[in-house]
Amino acid sequence: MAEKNNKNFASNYTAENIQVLKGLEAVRRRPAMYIGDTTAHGLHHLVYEIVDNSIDEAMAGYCTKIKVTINKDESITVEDNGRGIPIDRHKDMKKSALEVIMTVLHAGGKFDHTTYKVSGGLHGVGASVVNALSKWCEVEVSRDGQVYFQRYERGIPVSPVKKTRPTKSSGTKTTYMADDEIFPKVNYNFDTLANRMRELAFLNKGLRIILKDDRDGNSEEFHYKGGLLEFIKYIDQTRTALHKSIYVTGEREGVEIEIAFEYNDSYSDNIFTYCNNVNTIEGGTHLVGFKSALTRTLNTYGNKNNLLKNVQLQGDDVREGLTAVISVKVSEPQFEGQTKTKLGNSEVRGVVESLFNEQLAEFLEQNPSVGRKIIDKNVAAAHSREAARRARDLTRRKSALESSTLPGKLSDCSISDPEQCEIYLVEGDSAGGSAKQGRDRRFQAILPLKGKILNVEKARLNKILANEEIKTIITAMGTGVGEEDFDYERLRYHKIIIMTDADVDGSHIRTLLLTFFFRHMRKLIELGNVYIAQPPLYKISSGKEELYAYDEEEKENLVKRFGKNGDGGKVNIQRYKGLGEMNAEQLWETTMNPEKRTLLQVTLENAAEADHVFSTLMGDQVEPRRLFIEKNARYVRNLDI
Ligand code: 28F
Repeated sequence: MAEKNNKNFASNYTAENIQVLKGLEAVRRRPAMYIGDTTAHGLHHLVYEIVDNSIDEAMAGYCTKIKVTINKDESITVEDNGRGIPIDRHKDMKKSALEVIMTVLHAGGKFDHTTYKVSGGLHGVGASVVNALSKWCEVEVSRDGQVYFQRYERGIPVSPVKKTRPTKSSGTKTTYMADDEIFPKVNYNFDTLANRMRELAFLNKGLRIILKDDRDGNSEEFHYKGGLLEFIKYIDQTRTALHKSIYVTGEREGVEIEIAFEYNDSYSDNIFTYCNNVNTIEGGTHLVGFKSALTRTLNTYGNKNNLLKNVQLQGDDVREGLTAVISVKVSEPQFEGQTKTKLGNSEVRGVVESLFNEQLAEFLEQNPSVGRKIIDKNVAAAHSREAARRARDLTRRKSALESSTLPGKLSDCSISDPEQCEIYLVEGDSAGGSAKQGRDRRFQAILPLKGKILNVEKARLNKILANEEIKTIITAMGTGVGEEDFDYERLRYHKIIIMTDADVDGSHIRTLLLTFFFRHMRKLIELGNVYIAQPPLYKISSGKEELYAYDEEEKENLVKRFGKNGDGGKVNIQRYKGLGEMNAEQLWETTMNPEKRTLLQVTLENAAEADHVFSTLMGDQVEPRRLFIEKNARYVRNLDI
């Protein structure tokens, strides 16, 4: 049947085929339009696109198991035990549904709610885009007792859909090789994929996801019967919970809602929100609904049971020490905001709010001892909020009094347009001095930091605000700090560049700074304002010529090159341990000059994972690369051009 439909597949110049070829060409010409970029980020995105299709089948209730394999040759296999992609003739096109899905842009049914009520993924570009960007791709569909097979090269079918053998099972298996004409580096990172597969397994209770790495035999299985409850446990594994976590779920007006939360003995709030398995880092209507229900219900409960005395709980108070995950599934998600990760659907706010109000109130009535523990924690937070407000007022008043009094240690830039300005947070006065001399003072400001800043992971806001080093940073940023006072619009520099030594102390200071930004100015990280300077590790010289190497590989290459050209002259290798070993000019040339420098942009691909790593590893010698999902961090050259 399927074969008949494809009798002339290779020389079938129908209007549809021309359309298909045009589509594939468009994707290959401008891949970034479809998958963001062609770095490691885009490469891993291909895997998620294919997995999303299996997840859709799981959300529809037909698939319980997904297996992802990184093959030895760096091709990827994804298989599921769903119904199998239909292979019968597609009603409009003169070919099988499978071929349509694999070759026609947007044919994946993401916008067709008759197949899937809810569909996952942020971009939802579908299998055809992955196929177009693959050197080759093979799909095996098991359905109706038969296995069907089709192969594609750079998106174009090279065989009709063929029956290969009988089978008793059903499902879809896709293997593809990302095209090295498109992706400069085809090399997958197990941890990056594992983090996303783990997250998907938490978000889809009961679904089994296996990740296998045939390059080294590594493998991991993710399967959580408790869903979000287990997610909460995972996030809080290093914190002490004050009570058994609370789980709320239900469906209202077609919106599926799942919420799990607990209070722990920390002072930070960790709320992670998702819509259709997409981490909505900018929040949105589900978050707003959750927050207002939480504040209202706890105030009502506390008042009714005389637990509040004269305190009125504010939003900040009921979120201190709170870890929560909110997951909603909606049929037509609207993603808004600067990074398209803010849920816009207005109907979601009300349904989340009402469902959570009702179920939380009921839970508290039935579990008074938990209710009491929570309210006690909230009241303690309210009291410390008062203290924090006093401290904050002080800082604000002080800076208002001294008007433009930026910290004395700050060497500010002369341009005042924040978009053009950058600030270097530099470890130590001596490197600070070189940076100050070497910089372009028009747009580069320097703030030297003395020694280690306070570890904010373990302190409440009032204590944090009393710390001189941190006060200096806050004043220099101009944004203020805290839920109510932080104002992104007042940010004085759009690039905040952390520049520390390449040693253990430097790495610790960098971690402390990143922790501070992560906990108290997260928006700066979310919007990509925070960077890490990349000073060279070596200076290699021979005769008069001097070159810098930023990693071991580069050093080896330079040494070799000098060996060849250098008439047998001596090659000198100097290893830089600290920024202080460079003079002002060298620091400018190697690390600060926008024309030449490399900056590592700190990104937040997976906030739950970042938080987990933060709270777990906070302390000594933590490589900040591992804190943020480093494998996705982008190396950016010549950012300003
Ligand atoms: C390894 C990747 O892609 N799995 C998929 C299905 C199942 C159906 C389907 C997919 C039909 C016409 C849109 C089957 N039976 N894994 C996957 N499993 N797509 S993708 O249908 C797609 C629609 O266009 C499926 C009945 N309904 C749906």
